[in-house]
Amino acid sequence: MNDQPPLPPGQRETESFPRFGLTPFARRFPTETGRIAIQIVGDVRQPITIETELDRIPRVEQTSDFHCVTTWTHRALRWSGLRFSDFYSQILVPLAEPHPEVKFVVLYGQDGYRSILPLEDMLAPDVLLADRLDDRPLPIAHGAPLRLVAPAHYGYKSVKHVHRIGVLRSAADFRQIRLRFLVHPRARVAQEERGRWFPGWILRYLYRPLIRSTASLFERALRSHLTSIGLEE
Ligand SMILES: Nc1nc2c(c(=O)[nH]1)N[C@H]1C(S)=C(S)[C@@H](COP(=O)(O)O)O[C@H]1N2
Ligand SMILES: [Mo]
Repeated sequence: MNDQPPLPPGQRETESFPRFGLTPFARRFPTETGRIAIQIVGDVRQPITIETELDRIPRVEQTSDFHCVTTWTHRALRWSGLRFSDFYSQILVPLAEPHPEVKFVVLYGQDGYRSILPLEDMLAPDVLLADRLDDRPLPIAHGAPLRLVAPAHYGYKSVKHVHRIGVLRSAADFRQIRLRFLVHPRARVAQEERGRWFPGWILRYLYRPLIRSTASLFERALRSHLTSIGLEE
C-alpha cells in the first residue's frame, strides 16, 4: 500500500521526526508552554494580545508531510489547530486593524527564532496555527504551545513556540537571523527554493552532512531541558 505522492525534489524520507532547527536555538526553550497568547505587532492600528478570542474560530485537522530544508522529510503528521486564514480574517483584521497595504507576516518564537512569509502564502488553506500533533497537545519538542505549519514551505518557515505575529508593509523591516543566502523569501518545497542566489540542489549537498549532528544536538538539549523542568514527553 503506497498511495503517497512522490517526495519533492532532493528530499529523503525519515522514520523519525526529530526536534530540529538552527543550532544556536537548540538550547533555547519556551517559558510558557501551557497558555496560548499571541501578541500582534507591526503595521497595525491596534497592537493587541489575542488569547480567548481563538476559541471563536473553527478547529481543523490536517495530515501533511514536513520537509526540512536540510533534505529530511517526515510524512503524514496529523496536526490540528486553526487555519491561519481564519485567524487572520476573523480575529487579526477586525481586532488589530492592519494597514490595508500589509504584504508580509512575521512569526516570532519564544526562543527568539523568527521567519517571514508573504501574506499571500500565509493565507493558503493548508497553513495552520497548530496546537495539537497526533491527537495530543503539541509537545515542547515540536513547538508547544502553538506553532506554524506551512507544508508547502521548508520547515524553517514553520516557527515553533509562537508568541508574537507581526504584519508588515515591507519585508525590508524584517531582520534575518541567518546568512541571507540560506533563506529564500518564499521557500516553496515544490520549486526547491532552499535559499537564494544558488540553485536549490546545490544546498542539498551543503546540508546533508549536518543532519545527524544537528538532530542529536537538539535531542540532547531537549532531554536535559525536560529533566531540568521535571517533565517527560
Ligand atoms: N522557534 C523555532 N522554530 C523553528 C526552529 C527553531 O529553531 N526555533 N527551527 C525551524 C526549522 S529549521 C525546522 S526544520 C523546524 C523543525 O521542526 P521540529 O523541531 O518540530 O521538527 O522548525 C522550524 N521552526
Ligand atoms: Mo529545517
